[in-house]
Amino acid sequence: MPANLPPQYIELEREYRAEKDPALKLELLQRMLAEIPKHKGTDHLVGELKQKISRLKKEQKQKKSGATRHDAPDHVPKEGIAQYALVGPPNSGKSTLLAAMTNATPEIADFAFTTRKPLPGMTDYEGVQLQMVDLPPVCSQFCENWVTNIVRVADIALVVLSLGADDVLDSYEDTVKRLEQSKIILNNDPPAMDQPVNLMNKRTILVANQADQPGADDRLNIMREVMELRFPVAKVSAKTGENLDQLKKTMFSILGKIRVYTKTPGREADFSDPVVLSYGATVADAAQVIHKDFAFKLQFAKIWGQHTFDGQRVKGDFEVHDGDVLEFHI
Ligand SMILES: Nc1nc2c(ncn2[C@@H]2O[C@H](COP(=O)(O)OP(=O)(O)O)[C@@H](O)[C@H]2O)c(=O)[nH]1
Ligand SMILES: [Mg+2]
Repeated sequence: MPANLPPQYIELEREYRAEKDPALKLELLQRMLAEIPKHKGTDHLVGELKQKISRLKKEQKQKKSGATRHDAPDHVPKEGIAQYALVGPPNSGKSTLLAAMTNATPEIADFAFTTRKPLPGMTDYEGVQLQMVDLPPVCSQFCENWVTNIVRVADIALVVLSLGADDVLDSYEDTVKRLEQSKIILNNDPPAMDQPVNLMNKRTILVANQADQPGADDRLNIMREVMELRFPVAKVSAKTGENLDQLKKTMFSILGKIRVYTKTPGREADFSDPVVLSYGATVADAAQVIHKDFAFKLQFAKIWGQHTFDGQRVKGDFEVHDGDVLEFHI
């Protein structure tokens, strides 16, 4: 077994082992493949994963052509670098948030169950694409299993609550309870050693929405006191747009990823198209993303960033940091 598998991979593998549904298993395998650092030590594992993926795909196809086809909307293909499920009680502003942050056009209304199927939308964070998925409410009153299935495979839960609602604490408890029924625990820590394998920790950001409502600050203070807030909290208003940029920043930083930019000699860096890498990645990892052969042929790179002097020459094993600019020489 090769060393240096990132924690995201280990967590996905755990979910994969616990998962029964073949469609979700396939989704998890694809995400595992995306998280594996590609080098000689992982060649074998990559091959194994690809085999499992193609086998499952074949099985899925056969099943679909059979007679018992049914169309539960329990799968949203992942786009961008991560998928964020909008989770929460009715009327907290999930659909409004999706409309404010992405190009999607969800139905928004003042009654509880306007959203009936998953609706994805893409948001841009400084050139990085993040996928948000709007969902019907997660509450004990009525919540089908396909909804929690989507939360299960999403990378991050964005738990949206309304700072305009007097029952914000109760509705949060209710959402947590419903998720627990589906074996999902909102927890940003890795699973405990003795945690049952089917009980899954979902990384979470708390979106304290409707900050423009009267009494919002008081309610947020109460939430901070009463709830054990183990998550990053973003106080926003989907209606006025307040703090939505900060929320995007939090959405990116919770992933533990970094962005580096590339330039060709004699030209300016291209800041519109970052290369996204896992924390701890090297110059060679960055080269590999751009082209498979690049990492092999690489002689050296010049680097600009906070941890080096401008244009410093570095080798492939040099660790890169968020915001670095690289110029490859092959
Ligand atoms: N004042 C205010 N109202 C909001 C905000 N976000 C959503 N709403 C309103 O809350 C109601 C429910 O919004 P919706 O997005 O459909 O909630 P969902 O059920 O969570 O999808 C609508 O009337 C929205 O206009 C906000 O940030 N501030
Ligand atoms: Mg909605």
